[in-house]
Amino acid sequence: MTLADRLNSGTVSFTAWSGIPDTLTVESVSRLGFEVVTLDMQHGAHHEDSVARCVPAITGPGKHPVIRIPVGRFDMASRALDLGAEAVIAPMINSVEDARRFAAAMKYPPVGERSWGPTFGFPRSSVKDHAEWLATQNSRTISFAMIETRAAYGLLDEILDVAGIDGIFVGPSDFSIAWTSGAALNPNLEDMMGAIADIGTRARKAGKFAAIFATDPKICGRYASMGYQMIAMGNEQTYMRVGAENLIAAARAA
Ligand code: 3PY
Ligand code: MG
Repeated sequence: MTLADRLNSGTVSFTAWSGIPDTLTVESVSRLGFEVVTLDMQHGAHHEDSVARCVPAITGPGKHPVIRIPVGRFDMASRALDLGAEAVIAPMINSVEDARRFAAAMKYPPVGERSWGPTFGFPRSSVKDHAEWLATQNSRTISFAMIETRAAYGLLDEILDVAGIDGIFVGPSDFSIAWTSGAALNPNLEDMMGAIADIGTRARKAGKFAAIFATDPKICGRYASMGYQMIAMGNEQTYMRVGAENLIAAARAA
């Protein structure tokens, strides 16, 4: 099942978030209950070498690998796909030009300008030959444009309209900073929930995927009802902290 098939299945998928550039750590995270694992090159410590090594640590346990690239590094979007990522999340897509450049790097012609070189993703895949890879990559891979500023929200329909942009990914932390003109960091700010619902609804109406980061698991049902199909939660530190807290609490209560 491709990630696109999974997101279309009607059941919300959860993605783990990895910021520690270590193969065994990523493999361990891949064995947790998430359907997807995202390697974060924007705020996490992942880099070109670590993502090359960590994608197989995700596909090994049968999970879908996703990479968030640094701001504006659209060259890295193509490289992420060549390495076998099924989706790429591009932060701070704040103009139609940003969206076009991202889509161009993500899709082979005639949609975009992705350059040929499926060095590692292809031999590890179930795709039988290069012709099939060329014919199916554009539909098997997902480009998520991050909507996390007022400028991006204002251009939402135009960004959704760009050929080769398959979906949006809302960053509620940055969105809250933009929403309050820098006065607050509050990814669960009630005042912006209408806008977050509007983004999810409009993306789905346009036939595109909708994804978001949740900082509180209690908000996930609400995001699902807004149309969001993939929700990111926590990172390695969260998984260690929550696990350790539960373990210690259970031990102290015994
Ligand atoms: C944000 O909330 O701004 C994000 O980028 C989530 O990763
Ligand atoms: Mg952000």
